[in-house]
Amino acid sequence: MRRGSYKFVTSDDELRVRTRQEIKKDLRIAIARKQFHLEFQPFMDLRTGLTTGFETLLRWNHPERGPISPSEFVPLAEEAGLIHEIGEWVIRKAIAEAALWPDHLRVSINVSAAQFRTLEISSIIQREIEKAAISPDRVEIEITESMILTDIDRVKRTLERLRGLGVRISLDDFGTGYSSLSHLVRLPIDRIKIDQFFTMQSCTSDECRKMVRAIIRLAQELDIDVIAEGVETIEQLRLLKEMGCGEAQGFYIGRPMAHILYSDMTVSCLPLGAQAA
Ligand code: G
Ligand code: MN
Repeated sequence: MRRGSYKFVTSDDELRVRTRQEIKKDLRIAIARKQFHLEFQPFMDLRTGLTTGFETLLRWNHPERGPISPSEFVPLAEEAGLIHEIGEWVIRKAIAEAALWPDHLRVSINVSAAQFRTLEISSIIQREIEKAAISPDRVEIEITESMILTDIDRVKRTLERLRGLGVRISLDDFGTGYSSLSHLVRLPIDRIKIDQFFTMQSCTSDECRKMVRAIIRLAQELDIDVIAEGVETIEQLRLLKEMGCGEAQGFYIGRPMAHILYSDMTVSCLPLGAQAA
């Protein structure tokens, strides 16, 4: 390596370390100043075309840096020991929001690995479900396979407790992380989410299309639900429907929204007259 490039890498690293430290500091302020907000992205039933629920997405609009993605700041919040506080806020807000929706709509909540290392998360979820007086089966927790790796027995205990409450468990980003098919056998999983990577290329790559088909088939065989994320075109939507995929999510179906218009949603979700029944 040239000396010049070595120096460049070092200063780049230093900058990165400094930025990370600053962001960690800013995260504390963000909590106090309420700089976080939630957005909700719809799930669609591919057989009926109706909305079945929404995924909760955490957003941080940094006053100087602008929007920072959770994939960037959540690991920093974990390191700074702030993820429990932030995560609890997300759970509380998301469940309270869902309580305002029509009863047939679910809410799904992403949780991070650190949150899952304690059993406390199930008590928090239970408390918020009781407070909001909503049916537990309207609440879904999204976990990723990388979370399972650290301590599968502990994760299993927590998942079993959540399942015991009636909460649904969804395996996010399926097929791209540390996929081990044994997770589907050993853990109480209600549905898998086909990673956007496969969906986005399902119409252009034979391999991706076959992979999507195989994952749908796998879910059918195991009798669990399946949803494809990252649907951006009508062709992808049609293909998924043809393949028998149960639900889909993505920009073509709906962008994450900060505010949901309940009246519109009720109209679009229920056939006219269905409410009276
Ligand atoms: O890891 P997870 O699958 O929870 O991440 C969801 C992220 O993907 C969100 O930030 C959301 O805004 C984004 N997203 C959702 N649907 C689409 C899509 O159709 N295309 C792209 N590019 N991103 C999407
Ligand atoms: Mn997710």
